[in-house]
Amino acid sequence: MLVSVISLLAAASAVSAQSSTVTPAPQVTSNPAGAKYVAMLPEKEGSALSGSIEGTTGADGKGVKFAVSFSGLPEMGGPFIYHIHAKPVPEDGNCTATGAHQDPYMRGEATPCDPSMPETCQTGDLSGKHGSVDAMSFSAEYTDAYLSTDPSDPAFFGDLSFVIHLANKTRIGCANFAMVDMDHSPPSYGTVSTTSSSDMAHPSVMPPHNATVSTTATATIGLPVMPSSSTTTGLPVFSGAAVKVAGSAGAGALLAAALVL
Ligand SMILES: [Cu+2]
Repeated sequence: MLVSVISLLAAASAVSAQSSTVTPAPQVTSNPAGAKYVAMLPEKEGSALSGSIEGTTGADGKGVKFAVSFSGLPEMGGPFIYHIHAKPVPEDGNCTATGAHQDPYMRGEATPCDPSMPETCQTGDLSGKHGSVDAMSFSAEYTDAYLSTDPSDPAFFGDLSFVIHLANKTRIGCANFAMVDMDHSPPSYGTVSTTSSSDMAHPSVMPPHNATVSTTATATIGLPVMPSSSTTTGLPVFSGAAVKVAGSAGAGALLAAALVL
């Protein structure tokens, strides 16, 4: 009798613990068409690791289509795991500062992600839901139903980072996501913004032609598709690569790179 009461109590508490910790992540069905965010690992001295994660709004606004690619992973230490983390990488590139995994529904780390029930996994646990990396070079494409390209959604990842780890969780690389302006390729965008600022410095030269040029340029720079909040958060967030660009090509290129990448 006593034994059966105890086991009943144990079973009941296990059930309540389970149900109180796992709030299933909702599927995201209204992501903005064409929104795209990319995070690219910065070069690190003494490391061959490179790679990127691109996330684009999925078909009909459902979820996010990811394209993941890594190369130069270490021979030992795998299988490697990677996640979207809860904070961006700071200026100094310290991957530890990205905190824990993106987990807006507070699922926690205690139970490993079961990929057959992805709604119960941390939204940021990409390798838990879609598979870990067991080779020195790796690429994969998949759609994740629970992440968002809408900055107002709790599962928005566009202002966050990803981290790739050894199997023992050591963080070997990290990078910030930044919005990609799908309408303008990086080289033409950079040229237009340089032209417009030098034109604006001489407003009285060739007024009719100049007016046309700066109107065009302003329309391009104005980025009507990009909310101003993304523009401002894009700058500090894109620390690693942006700093490198600044060193070689100046602040104009930094601004262009931060907006474009
Ligand atoms: Cu991680």
